[in-house]
Amino acid sequence: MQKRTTLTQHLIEEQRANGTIPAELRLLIEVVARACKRIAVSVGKGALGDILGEAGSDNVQGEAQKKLDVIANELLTEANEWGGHLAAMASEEMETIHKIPNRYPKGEYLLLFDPLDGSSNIDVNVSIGTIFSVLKAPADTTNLRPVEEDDFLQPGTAQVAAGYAIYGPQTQLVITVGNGVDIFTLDRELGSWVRTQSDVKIPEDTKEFAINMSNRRHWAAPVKRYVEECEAGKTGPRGKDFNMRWIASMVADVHRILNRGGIFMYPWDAREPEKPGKLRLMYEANPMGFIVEQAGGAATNGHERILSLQPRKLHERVSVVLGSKNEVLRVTQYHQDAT
Ligand code: AHM
Ligand code: MG
Repeated sequence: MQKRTTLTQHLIEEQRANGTIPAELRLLIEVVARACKRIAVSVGKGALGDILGEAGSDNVQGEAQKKLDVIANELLTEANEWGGHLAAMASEEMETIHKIPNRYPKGEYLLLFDPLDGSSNIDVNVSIGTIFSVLKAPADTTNLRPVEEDDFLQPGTAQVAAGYAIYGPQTQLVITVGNGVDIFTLDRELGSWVRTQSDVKIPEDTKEFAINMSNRRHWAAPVKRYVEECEAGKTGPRGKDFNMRWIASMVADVHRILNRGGIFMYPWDAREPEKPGKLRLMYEANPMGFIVEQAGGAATNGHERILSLQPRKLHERVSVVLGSKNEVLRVTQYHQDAT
């Protein structure tokens, strides 16, 4: 029988071979993975589990919350608060940071998550996901002072782990601890994560782009230029035909790109000129940027590397261009040409 490597085995091997993960971080990743399993069970029930539809509340960004946004947020918060590995958490769905209650021991890590990404796809049975990012709490927070929101404002380069779960035809978990990207598939009968792809690499070139085309009239000139050149096909400046894909779940769009290349863009938009973009730096762009770079791709905001951006606030938004390296560099060059 073929040898199966579970998530636990993979993380222990990683700890022994490369020293990239301390035991605490390994356990933290396992708790997140366990919570994702529970979210997957809820997602899988759909209408049978009374999890579809609106929750009747708004989140901190003023967006209407779906029931599953709230359920996933609770599952992740509860699963992670008692484990002893965290100093605090932050979620796209919570106004400010969630400190570990005094009844539990505290650890040295900070966990950030988008509990349910792609909310608009929940009710139509299209792939959705959970995105997470792990930082280290500043050394003086563990005993000397309580964690504050500012402690989370670290650039993406400071991430010690990141990943996402995708709830699709299969439930998969994609993880990096800064030593490549590995993919695990949930064995639903056994309830275990089994490694199904190792050291995933994104092709440097692509013929596939992902962007919400309905916003075209609001984009900046460099984004319009890039997409128009793709659309021009074989006889245009790119000399090849491009294909377009847009799932409207970042996890699903990034997952496709990890597996077969492509470029994903959610750029600045003239409707809200003061906002840098729609997606969130700390919960979406940084973890996805870390994963994509670890798979040999690139991630920028059109001008700078996403992982180098210094966050100024927890729920900061950012323009996102990520995926196959040569395409991302091209879009970034078009932005430079325009300044
Ligand atoms: P969410 O976190 O509220 O679900 O929003 C993020 C999602 C991304 O997954 C996706 O790329 C984008 O919003 C889709 O936006 P649009 O509705 O413009 O297609
Ligand atoms: Mg979300």
